[in-house]
Amino acid sequence: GEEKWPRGDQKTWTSSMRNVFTETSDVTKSIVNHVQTSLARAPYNLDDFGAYQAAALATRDNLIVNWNETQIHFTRKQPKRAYYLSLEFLMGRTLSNALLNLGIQPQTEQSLSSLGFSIEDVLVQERDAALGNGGLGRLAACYLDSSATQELPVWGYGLRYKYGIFMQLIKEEDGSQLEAPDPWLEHQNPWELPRLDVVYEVRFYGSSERLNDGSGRAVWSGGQEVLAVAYDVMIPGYGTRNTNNLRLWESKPKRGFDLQSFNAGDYEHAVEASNSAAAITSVLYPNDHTTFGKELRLKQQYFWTAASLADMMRRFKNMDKPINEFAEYNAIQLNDTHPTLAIVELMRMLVDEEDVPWSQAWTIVTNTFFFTNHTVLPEALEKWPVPLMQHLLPRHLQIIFDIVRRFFLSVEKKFPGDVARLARMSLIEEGFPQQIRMANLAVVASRKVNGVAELHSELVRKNLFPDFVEFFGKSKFSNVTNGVTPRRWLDQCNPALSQLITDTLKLPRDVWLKDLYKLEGLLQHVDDPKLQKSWAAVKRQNKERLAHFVEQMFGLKVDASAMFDVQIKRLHEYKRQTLNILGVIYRYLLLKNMTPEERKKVNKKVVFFAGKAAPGYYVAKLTIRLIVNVSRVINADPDTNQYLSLFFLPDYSVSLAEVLIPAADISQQISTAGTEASGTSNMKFCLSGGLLLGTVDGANIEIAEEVGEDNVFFFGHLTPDVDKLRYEHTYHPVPVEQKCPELAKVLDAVSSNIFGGNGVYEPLLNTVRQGDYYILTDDFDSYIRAVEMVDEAYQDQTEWIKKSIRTTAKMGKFSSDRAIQDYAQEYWNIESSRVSE
Ligand code: Z15
Repeated sequence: GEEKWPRGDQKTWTSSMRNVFTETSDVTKSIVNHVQTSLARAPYNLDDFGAYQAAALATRDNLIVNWNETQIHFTRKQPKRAYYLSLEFLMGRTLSNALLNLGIQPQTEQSLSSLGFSIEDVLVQERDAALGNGGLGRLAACYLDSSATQELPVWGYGLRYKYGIFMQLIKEEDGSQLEAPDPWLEHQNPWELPRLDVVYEVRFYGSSERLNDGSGRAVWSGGQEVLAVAYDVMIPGYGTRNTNNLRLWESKPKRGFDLQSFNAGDYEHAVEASNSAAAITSVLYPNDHTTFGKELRLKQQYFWTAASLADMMRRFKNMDKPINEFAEYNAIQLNDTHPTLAIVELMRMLVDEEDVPWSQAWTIVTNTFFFTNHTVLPEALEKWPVPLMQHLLPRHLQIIFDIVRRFFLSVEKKFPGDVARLARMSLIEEGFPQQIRMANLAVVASRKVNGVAELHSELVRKNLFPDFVEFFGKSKFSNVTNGVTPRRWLDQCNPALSQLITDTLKLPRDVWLKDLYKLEGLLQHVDDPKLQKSWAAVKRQNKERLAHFVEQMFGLKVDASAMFDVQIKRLHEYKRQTLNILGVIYRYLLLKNMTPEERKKVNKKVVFFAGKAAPGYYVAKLTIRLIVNVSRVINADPDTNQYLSLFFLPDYSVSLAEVLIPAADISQQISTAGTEASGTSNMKFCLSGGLLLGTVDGANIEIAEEVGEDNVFFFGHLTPDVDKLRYEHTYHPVPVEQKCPELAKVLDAVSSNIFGGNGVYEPLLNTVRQGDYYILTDDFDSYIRAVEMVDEAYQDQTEWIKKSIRTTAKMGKFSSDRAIQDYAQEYWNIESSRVSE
């Protein structure tokens, strides 16, 4: 029957209920209230960190109110929902974003000021939530922001790692990278709601018995069971009450102690079992673009997908719809192959637990899942050994083999007798051991497959999955070019530019921030000297902020009138930080050989690097060491250091990016053509009016299409050339002295130990001298010429500023709002619904 709501007197309830506090006086009361109660601290002698905690708690209360309304709204409405499954969410700081999205930034600033605090000092107290490695994880965070802003019923699902990406230290003695743990939860995390009532059991190991009743069902039993506990992170939309959910799972033992072992006196064994359960969500794997086949990583993947699917199934069942309608109410986006086990798990749930016949279950599954590929690098394509899968997930291996068998039959039917094709398309790679190709599984079971930029999506079709395109047809494979949220990556990190844009467009900020194509309106003002002057002043102000930051860190003066040239991203050979540092050395050697008079004509430049290397990636770590040691020599050289200086900023993070990006005159996006799927920092720099120096790769191409080729600096060989060049390197190698003498001189300078090292850099230099897989010897000359063009262009400041304005003006396409709209309409088929005021 109908439940009576509320208990007690409705008026008493409603008259006591609060809404979002938007009045400054209410914000102040709430902050002080949290100081007195939640923090139990005396109001006087409160420090900046205490003020941060109180402001965070006050803001969180507002978020909770909206979050609750949103969850009730969508539970009542029962729309189709989309779920974004990602092992990484690189969120960064939350407070400033929450204040912006709630529209209470000015009130909170005022309130803090009247309590004696400056909001800038308070905001930087927050630690980053760094549950991700790089681009893939940050993309997930941008997509959550855009989903909430567009009032779409989208939830994220991930893991609540106790340790996020490691903290990077640079050793004083030799300049190399050291990793330290990131215990980000040490001080309570106000942005999550522990849901100790939302718990699922997840099984590992054991055995699977098929029921021989012709149903295809099996019973999986025994093994180890662990608990998945939900922690909900609130994701506010900008300019809306809609506040979505990011649900992160934490693992814990089912029982604190295994009583049986305990009674038997085997205390250590009992404690071990409880440790191994907690270990599952203990740490984020810090490898980007490589797979290691570690059992714990597979455990993470299954733990997360099993808990997430159980949760979705429970929500679906609460709606009382027939199971066959599952795909009408649920769309699941797989962020890379990491969550591919979700496909197998849903099959298991449908067949074994819901008693759905195999072919019906397969129809449901193949209508539910969508798969995004983020790389074509072979070392990043996940494969899991069959024996490991057999041991850890015996039932899932059976299901995988059942999928393989049926898929083989259908390929055989379409292409009879084509054994080679079957081998290429198989989900199982033969070998010792056999391996499961997760990408092939994801493709076979998904309704659509997409790459993340036009060129990349083309390579996905032509190089990665050509047989599957032939088999399933072209329309299953498409493109969604990545995007970034303009709230964080323009308004928050570059408030002065945001204000200038608002003034110039004569549009309210919230209009253009939700419809980024409106930036095009800047084009009519490009020639306005007043705008040019203000534009340059904003850039200068951001450069001074960065200069100040670096001066504090290194105790060295930074000239904010010099060109700021920035490359910040994970260290990887394909991203070619090596090309950049070799170019810097080349420039240094040139400067050294000039007379003081000649030097005065040179464009002054400050080069910034930042980024982490995977702890086991030897060559990438050597690159960091080289950059650091080159910087020590260059910055200390009185002949040249007014003209060229170099900084490697340690511990790259979302918050550091927020300082670096607005200050860049130019960014380097110089991956070997065809290797960077999209890139997203390229979009962020351009949004802040930093020009692009790059290769014809990933989203660089689409950026150039938007802003025009004369506003970007392109260089290097094109994607179709790369295979041929590599072939030449292997079969007709030409010594670098002959092929590229300028580069050879640079390599020799490093070898001669002018930057110290005593020969340690040889393995790094040899990646260029021998094999040169990333074609530095082919691109170096063209790169140096492009850098010269950049220098020349910078001499004409007015022209440069115009290029900068034009660049920002054409960034509309690269809003993650556009990307999420694409997914919502073309993939998920979900609709917006606004939570009422
Ligand atoms: C990662 O950050 C990316 C791809 C991967 O396969 C892995 Cl494992 C991590 C990056 C791409 O390298 C980058 O080009 C792209 O912009 C980003 O994903 C988001 O799609």
